[in-house]
Amino acid sequence: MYNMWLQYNPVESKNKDMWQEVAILNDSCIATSIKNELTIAIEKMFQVKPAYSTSNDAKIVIGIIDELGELVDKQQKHKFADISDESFLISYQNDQLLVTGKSDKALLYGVYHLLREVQHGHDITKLNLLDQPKNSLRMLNQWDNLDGSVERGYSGNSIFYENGKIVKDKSRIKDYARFLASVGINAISINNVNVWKEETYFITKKYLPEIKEIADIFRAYGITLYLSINFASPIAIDGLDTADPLDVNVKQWWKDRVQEICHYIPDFGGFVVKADSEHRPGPFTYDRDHADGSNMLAEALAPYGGKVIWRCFVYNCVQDWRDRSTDRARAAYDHFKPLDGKFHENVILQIKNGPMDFQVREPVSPLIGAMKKTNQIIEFQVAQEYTGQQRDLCYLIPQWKEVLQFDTYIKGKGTTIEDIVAGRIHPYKYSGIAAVSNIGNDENWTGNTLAQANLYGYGRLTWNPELSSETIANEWIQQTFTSNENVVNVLGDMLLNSWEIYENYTAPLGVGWMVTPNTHYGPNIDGYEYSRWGTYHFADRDGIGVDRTKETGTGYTSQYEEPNQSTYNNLDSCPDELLLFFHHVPYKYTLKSGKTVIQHIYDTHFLGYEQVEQLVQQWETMKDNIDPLRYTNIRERLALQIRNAREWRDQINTYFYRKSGIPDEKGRTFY
Ligand code: GCW
Repeated sequence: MYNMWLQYNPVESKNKDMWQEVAILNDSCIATSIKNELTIAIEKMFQVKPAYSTSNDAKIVIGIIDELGELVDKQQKHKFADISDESFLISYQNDQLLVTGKSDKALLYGVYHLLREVQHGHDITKLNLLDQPKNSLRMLNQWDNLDGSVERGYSGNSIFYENGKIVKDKSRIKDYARFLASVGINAISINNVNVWKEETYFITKKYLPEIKEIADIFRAYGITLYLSINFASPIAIDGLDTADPLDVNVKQWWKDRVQEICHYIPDFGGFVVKADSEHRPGPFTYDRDHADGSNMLAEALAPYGGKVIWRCFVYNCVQDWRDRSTDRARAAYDHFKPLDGKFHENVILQIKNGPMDFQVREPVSPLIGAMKKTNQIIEFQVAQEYTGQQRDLCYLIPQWKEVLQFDTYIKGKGTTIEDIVAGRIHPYKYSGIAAVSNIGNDENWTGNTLAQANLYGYGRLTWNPELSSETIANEWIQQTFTSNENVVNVLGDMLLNSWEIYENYTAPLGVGWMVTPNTHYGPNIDGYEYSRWGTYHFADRDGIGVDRTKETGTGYTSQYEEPNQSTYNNLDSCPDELLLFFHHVPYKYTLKSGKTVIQHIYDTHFLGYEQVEQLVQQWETMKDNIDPLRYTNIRERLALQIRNAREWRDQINTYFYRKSGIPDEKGRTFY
């Protein structure tokens, strides 16, 4: 359980002997990590001890291009001319295996890739591959608090903090760094974006010496450390009478802070900022905008190469349900789009994948790509806040792929989110993908062992969005469990169907929410319906859904480029799965599928439950192929999932039957 996908199960290989002679040509901290990983992996996979040297004659040679001399020919060197420093070459030539690139990080990624190839039983003497990451920033955000809790954490407590202190034993942090590096993650913010009282002091001497230790651990795995900050820090820490971003004292205050941080962490990544969002302080208090706020921090960070990652999750969270013109979905675009061009070049806007909040189904945020002169990254949530909380199985890679493949038409047909966030459409200086992590101090890291697949997949997908959901699932299963074909097939099937299954038994047709307030697990159809958070479904006896059209609704659809704008705005062309996100319709409205909305609701909810029953059966057939610990963990989680699915099925069906008065065509039981 503990090693997630770095199990390094024994493999049969005719090239086993090669692994006894490995040359690592440099001695940086990353090189040490490479050596440590190889030692663990080689011993486990081949039961041999590698002997290390710095000789160019070794069977396996790992080194930066310049150190390899004659071993790398001109043609190979040429290939590296225009590609990033993180790209690596693995090449078998003249009875030697080379792993090379322009930096230590490239070697690290190359070695992890090589180890993956070996675990998949591939013949390393056939390797000749140059690989480069498609996204330059590949980040995880921890929502960890100093008291040891994790906001929206479903895997126990924090591995970073406990009882108001940074953990003394940092061995789990190091293991986490190994997992992240193995899938190419290169940046991490280590504290919650909601920065509470004591965490505000993370940017001071009180905590920096220990945060430096964490930065050192991550650095050795090619991962840059960021901190979430409290925008009101000058007031909270030093009693300044303002945090106004245009105030000279405030500006100086932040410059001094950054100077001190960089004294401890010279390669400090920068700040992640949640400002003017859900009651967190921000520039609005001083009548300043997000550009003023972020630019002030950016100025302080610029001399050290630091960045400001400014979140766009800004909306009115004290709405009145009677107010039909305020639409939370519109908020990010309305706030940020007018500011395009005003941000400094080391400011990056971080935008959630959908306009609401990580629901099982949402349209893609229209803000992504809409700002041509402002660096943007997308934010996913690996933590399953609204998708089963790591009790229910929900493999999210298919969802993320759908988002990445969405065509925005922002620069004509074929302007996908994938291209935008990779920086191929607008001349972004920085671009990439961030996500909220799903790990904690549970022995298996992710609560449900199967939720490890989301973390693994997030990294792999961020490195290369062209990988298919199937490929990623297969890789993960083989490395984590076994290459046994039956296991790969059954478990692959379970993972790949799970998003759709979860959608089937929860909120229908893109409307979202209907969850228990605060905890966000389990059904409560009207739980948020009269609250201030702006997350409504507007179901009454006649119909359901949110009118976001231009003519009669909130006008949200106009934030999309054509033809998306019309596709969503017109009832006839709006895709079924998002119908209730964009339109309010009668229960008897007929979907493109040919079913009425109400019958669709009944059918999917009965089906979703049955599908979970099937998941349980599928898993039971795995009993003899999986170790008891992991087998039992997953079986227990599936038992929770089936309870949850039943609860959702019954509550949703009964609620809508009672609201609409329309019976189920198939006469099934409602409770
Ligand atoms: O979805 C909401 C979560 C909050 C979270 C917020 C955010 C960190 O329920 O717990 O706060 O999003 O993304 O800032």
